[in-house]
Amino acid sequence: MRAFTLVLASALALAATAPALARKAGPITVSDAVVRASLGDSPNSAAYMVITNAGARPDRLVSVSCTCAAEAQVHVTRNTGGVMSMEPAGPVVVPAHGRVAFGPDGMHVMLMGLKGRLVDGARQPMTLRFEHAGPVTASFQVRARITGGGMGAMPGMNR
Ligand SMILES: [Cu+2]
Repeated sequence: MRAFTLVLASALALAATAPALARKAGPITVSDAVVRASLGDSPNSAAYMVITNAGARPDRLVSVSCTCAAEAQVHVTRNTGGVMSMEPAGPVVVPAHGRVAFGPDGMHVMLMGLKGRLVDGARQPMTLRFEHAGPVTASFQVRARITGGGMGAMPGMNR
């Protein structure tokens, strides 16, 4: 718990000095970054954001990391005949002059093995690594409720 307190303190410090939510690296901007607050005893959570590429060539999201969790993976939620499931999304390409929006009914960053509770109203930095633009660290807003729904139906993620 002590490590988490330190992480939270640094996240708050970062938020206090942050002029804006959007984070940039070259042509890549990460905005609307939110992460779901911890739910009960679930060791997992999910994060969403919009990635915008102002550049003339596509870029690729290689990985996401968060000091808050043992592992972060990009997943996609599928609705097959009313049955919700999810699986690794594979390489996420952000088209040239395009954007990719993550959301409860589509792609999300699955955080597995949370090291502490994500508390509503706090901020949590995460680092997104891109093939061309390199690392982009964005400050994710922790929210108990995230509009769009679908997060309630995440089979296998409440172990
Ligand atoms: Cu997932």
